[in-house]
Amino acid sequence: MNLVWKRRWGLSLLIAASMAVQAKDFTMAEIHPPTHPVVKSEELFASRVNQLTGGAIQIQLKHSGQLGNEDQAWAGIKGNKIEVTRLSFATLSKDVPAASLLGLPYLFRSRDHMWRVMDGDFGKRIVSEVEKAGAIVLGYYDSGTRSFYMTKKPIRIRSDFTGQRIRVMGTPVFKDLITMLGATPVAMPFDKVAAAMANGEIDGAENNIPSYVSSGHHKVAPYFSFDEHSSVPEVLLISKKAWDGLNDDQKKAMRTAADESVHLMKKLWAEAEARDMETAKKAGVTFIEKSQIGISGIEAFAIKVYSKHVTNVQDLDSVLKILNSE
Ligand code: BDP
Repeated sequence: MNLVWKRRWGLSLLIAASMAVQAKDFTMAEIHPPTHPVVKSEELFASRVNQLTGGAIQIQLKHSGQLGNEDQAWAGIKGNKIEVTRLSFATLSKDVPAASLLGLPYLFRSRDHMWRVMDGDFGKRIVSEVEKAGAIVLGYYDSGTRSFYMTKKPIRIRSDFTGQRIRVMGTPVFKDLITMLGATPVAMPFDKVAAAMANGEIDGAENNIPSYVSSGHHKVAPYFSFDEHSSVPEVLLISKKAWDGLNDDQKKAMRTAADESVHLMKKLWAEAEARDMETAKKAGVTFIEKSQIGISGIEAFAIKVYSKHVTNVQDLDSVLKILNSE
């Protein structure tokens, strides 16, 4: 080998070595299975990050709860065991005060209202509180509205809650909501809910349509009442430590990939809601439309949680602004 070739060869070895040093392997946790629309959106996110960074960042998506439930994923982010995840804001409520406000019943009048709020000042408050808790918000995913579903009899009026044991996410707002409605809240991770309904430990739960169907809950709880009591968006995050280790181009690539993924999710969500309702109907689910539910009676009890959970001036200000915003 002559000198010029030796130099070129040496140089390419150096480049390869420095790329190998720089390549980052990130792990991403997700509880939902591939039949849930969020997993397809996350797959797009991972592949676009890979493409846009020229392979310098590889994201291994661990779906179907391979890495445990959402509390474990959030602990993994804070403890720098994993780099990326998607969570319900309910999971963040212990560490992110603004997140628990998102669980307040009947806070948003419509999905468009919710998106305007998340894209406005309240969204900025969330971003900064999440950062203080150890993560960077990359985007919000659509997750529709949550409604009650029961194993033995439907919810139509407020008194239908009496004596029922209803699963909730482990946050105080959701627990208190169930208590105010006259039922008993039972907090448990999402992956335990189907079995608990099947063995009678609980009488029902609440969720959006794609989660109701992809988890198989529709097979054991065939009475779905569209009361739409809450609308909790979900969040795609990266740990602060992983974020701080990225250069500016990589950060830009992450944001672009997240925007594309959020955009795709909005489309997939609408399709999944329609498709999963059909699947549920074919499986024998009875849907109780909003017009067939005594919503004002239910709402009157549900909103009592506001006085318990909106207790400081900042939260009161945020909630009033949300309720009064267009
Ligand atoms: C699903 C959310 C997921 C929550 C789950 C639950 O996508 O993040 O953990 O509800 O109820 O709709 O626990």
